[in-house]
Amino acid sequence: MTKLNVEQIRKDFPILKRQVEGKQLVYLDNAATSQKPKVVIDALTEYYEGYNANIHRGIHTLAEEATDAYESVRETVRAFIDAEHTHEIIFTSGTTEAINLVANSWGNANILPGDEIVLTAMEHHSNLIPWQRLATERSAKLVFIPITEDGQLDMAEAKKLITDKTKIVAVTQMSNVFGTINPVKELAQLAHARGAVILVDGAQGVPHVKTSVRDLDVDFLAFSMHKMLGPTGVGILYGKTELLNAMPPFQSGGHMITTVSREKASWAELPWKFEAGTRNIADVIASGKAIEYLSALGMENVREHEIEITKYALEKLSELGDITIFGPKDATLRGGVIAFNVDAIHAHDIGQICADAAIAVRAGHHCCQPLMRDLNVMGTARASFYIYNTKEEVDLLFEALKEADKVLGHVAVR
Ligand code: C6P
Repeated sequence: MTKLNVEQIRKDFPILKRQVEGKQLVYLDNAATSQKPKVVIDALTEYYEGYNANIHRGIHTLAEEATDAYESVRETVRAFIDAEHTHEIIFTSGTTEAINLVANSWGNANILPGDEIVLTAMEHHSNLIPWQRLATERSAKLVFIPITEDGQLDMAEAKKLITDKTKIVAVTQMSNVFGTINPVKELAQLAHARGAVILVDGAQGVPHVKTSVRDLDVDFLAFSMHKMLGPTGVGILYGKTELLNAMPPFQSGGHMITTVSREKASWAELPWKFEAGTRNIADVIASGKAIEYLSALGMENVREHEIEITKYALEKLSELGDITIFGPKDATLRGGVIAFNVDAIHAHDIGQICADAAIAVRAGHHCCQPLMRDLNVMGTARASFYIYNTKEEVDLLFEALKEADKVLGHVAVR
């Protein structure tokens, strides 16, 4: 038994009461986006009904209340990831925008022809394509840390591939396919020893694993609030002060300036230099409630629950003889993400059979096409867990897969 009171937690999520065609919803698509507790949903209504105003611009009461609420979330985020300063927390629209910000702003200022950008073979397109574009524009080279048979980074290769030519190492904290939790601290040491910086894609990691940017000593961390109980449209970029200070703005316009003449402008201080235009005020405020909710549960307890449910799911699903499960066998090495294929059944057919049983799983390439090619599959089905999932729900998934295997298993062609 973990320390999370899952029964109680489930009551906080209105959507979990939903029926889908007369069946109780089983939501196992948390790596795509998590569900939202009522406190988060209420925070949106409270803002729009009570103090909707633009921030940093007005001196009227509503504007002050909105500004205070928005800015206080910066401190909530700072504490959650153990950053040193609130000005190191930049609000973006998501992980994708946060990585694009670094690739554009830091990348264009620092990457020269012949430089190397080290990625891994398990990166999501969001942590691949911005670097591909930068490498093409700057005549730089992309280098990929390979993975082992069970979906872990080949650290012996990493040591060889991170060299004096490396300018940045950009790596996912947790794979959205294998669930693998990568040795970010060790990679940060390897990068720093060569004078490179490290960016961590925390889209899957931060929602599930207690993350201290100071302990890991990472230079940039990007993550999305919608995968951790918050609304869509809010991401966080953490960056070390000296790096952010030296970077040019990413987008230009209102709010990111101090003085403007017809010909030129000077930039606002951190963090506002990187927050041009009207931001996603309501969703940032509601994101603060999501972090408070997770902090009250305790991230160690969140992790413990996920290890327990993932271990159970790995064992249970393995009872299906025809199943291929990707990633590490040991649940303590991975988060609650299980990508799998059953016999020769197309992943979309698995997804459809699960959907017919009111079980939400994802099927496809999971925005990791190069990795799918390495695995020699078109795609996979994927179940992913969070704080409100139960072993009974894993049992329901097992029953649906058994049915899929019985009905389609021996006739389907990959
Ligand atoms: N992965 C999934 O189902 P955004 O869309 O910006 O919030 O997050 C992008 C992203 C970046 N890195 C990793 C490791 C991710 O998993 C994701 C989002 C979702 O796996 C949607 S494709």
